[in-house]
Amino acid sequence: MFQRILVANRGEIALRVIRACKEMGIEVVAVFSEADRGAPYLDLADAAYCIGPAVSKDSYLDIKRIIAAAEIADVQAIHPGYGFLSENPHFAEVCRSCKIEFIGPPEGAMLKLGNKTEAREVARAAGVPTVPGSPGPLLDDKEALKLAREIGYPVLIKAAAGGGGKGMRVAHNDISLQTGLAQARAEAQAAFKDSTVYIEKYLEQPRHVEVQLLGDHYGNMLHLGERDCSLQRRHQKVVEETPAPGLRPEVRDAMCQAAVRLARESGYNNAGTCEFLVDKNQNYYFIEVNARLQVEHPITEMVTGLDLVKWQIRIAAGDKLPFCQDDIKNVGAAIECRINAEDPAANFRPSPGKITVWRPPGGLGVRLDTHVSAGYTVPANYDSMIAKLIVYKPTRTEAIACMRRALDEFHVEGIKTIIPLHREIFNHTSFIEGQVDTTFIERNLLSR
Ligand code: MV4
Repeated sequence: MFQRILVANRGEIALRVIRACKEMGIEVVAVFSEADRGAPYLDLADAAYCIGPAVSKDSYLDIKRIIAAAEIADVQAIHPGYGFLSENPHFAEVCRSCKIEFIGPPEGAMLKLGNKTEAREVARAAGVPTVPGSPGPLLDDKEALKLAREIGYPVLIKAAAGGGGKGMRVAHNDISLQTGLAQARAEAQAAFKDSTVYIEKYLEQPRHVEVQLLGDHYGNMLHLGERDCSLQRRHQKVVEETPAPGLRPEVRDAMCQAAVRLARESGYNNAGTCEFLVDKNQNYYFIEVNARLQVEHPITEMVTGLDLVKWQIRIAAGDKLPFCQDDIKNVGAAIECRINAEDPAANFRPSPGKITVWRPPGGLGVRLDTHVSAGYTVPANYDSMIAKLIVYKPTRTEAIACMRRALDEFHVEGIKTIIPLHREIFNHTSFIEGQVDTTFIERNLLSR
């Protein structure tokens, strides 16, 4: 096992990894930017090194500075958390060339799955349903027009190097397809330095359901069940839950097995997530793989009893998974609310600043993953998520009641948070009935 690990991240996920290391008896080294200097969670690490100014590009995204800190601290491995360098195959390659283990999938799998048209090819090779659309990267407008007429409008133009909704465009006819292609290519070139685009049939009001995967270096690839992440706003997830409400068991099982086949096909190991869109008839279609630990991993931890961060570390150290698929038993229902420092009354504008009052909820079934407390100043430089409120109960009905109670207890002053939005969601009849899709928030809650 590793003796010392560096956490190349900040905030709640840095603390999440620090806690896992402590329990495993592994020394843990944190890094911080000038904006995070003095943050209380850094005191919980065995050491902490400043890696640069507030701007992420020159600190949390700067490979040279992070590797320098890792060399000075003499660590054997780096945990990248989520975001920042977590899905950067070049970073993984640099780590390994410096004889530092990257705690994540092999760079080959990251490279292949990071390209969305290649990921679609892997899915098809594994017999996993993909959304009808381009067989590969679009060659020209002519091919796009021909395909769009075959699959039928509306179609969605996506960037091969994209993901997470960046650079997507809906087209309803030949004209808007042609203008959309030009815009999408320009956007993709500017954002990813790769203008490659492809098209898919545009699914209206789909659900977003994803499958958690965990695999070791010895060919053992398991799924840990699914999460419904349909409740999102502007491609930012807001609420996640498991199991996915109302998903038929045979659909769930087929989707989970499809995810395992896809991961095997790509030579994957460590933790990862296979994302699907699910239509009204519960047809499921692969869209992309997230080659990292995800923000919403705690709900899977609650229902499986597995500590995903510890398993990531053990797998990276060369351990074999000591359990098989039949040993994984998902029990109960878990829900997560992301607590963002944003003002719901001002179009969700970020609300950084000093937290003057912080009264967190507690009690049976409540887990709060956060690095903040009263007196902490939320910096303006980073993502606005400051906490994750997770509940775990035997049934979804009880989990919803617990979340409502926990949201009522939660009291924050000094900054604005999206807790009022969560209170609305958990009082909404459609949500309580499990009637969720990716348009839920804009249809039901933002028309005020
Ligand atoms: C789609 C789609 C409808 N049809 N693809 C957005 C993020 C990226 N991961 C894929 N996304 C979508 N792809 C087809 N063919 C609708 C979305 C989408 C979405 C997906 C998941 C969660 C929230 C979403 C919000 C808007 C659009």
